[in-house]
Amino acid sequence: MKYVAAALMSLLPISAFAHDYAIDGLKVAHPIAKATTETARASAGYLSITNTGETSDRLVAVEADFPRVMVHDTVVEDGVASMVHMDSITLEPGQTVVFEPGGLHVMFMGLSDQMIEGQKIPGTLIFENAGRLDIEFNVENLDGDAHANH
Ligand SMILES: [Cu+2]
Repeated sequence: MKYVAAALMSLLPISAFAHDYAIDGLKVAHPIAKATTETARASAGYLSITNTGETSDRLVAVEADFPRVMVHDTVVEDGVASMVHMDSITLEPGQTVVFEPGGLHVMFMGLSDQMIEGQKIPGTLIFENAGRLDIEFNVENLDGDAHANH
């Protein structure tokens, strides 16, 4: 009995806290979505994708249950940040692409409900070669996010 408990205890942290996904050589770490105010109609998602394989791939779409979901990059010109729609994100072998506040992000648009910390937002990453990968974005409070002016 003692051994079983010990084995379970050692397994628990992995299943309970790891928040990573993988498909083929692509590893996706810690997808999160920004908690919103009651009236917000958009939010942003962040994650990182590492290509541990030997061939390049591309993220061609992100799906989630919102009227529109896009990948945006943030471009700063003359001190003014603006959003650019990205058709795809190239993932070269050995490369990690980081989606983070002030840079690349998944844009969730047309929200009808508030995103509250602790919620999980199901989504799907679609890769040109590796195919579809179902993930969950953990909703977190992100203070000082440069995305507020979107
Ligand atoms: Cu955006």
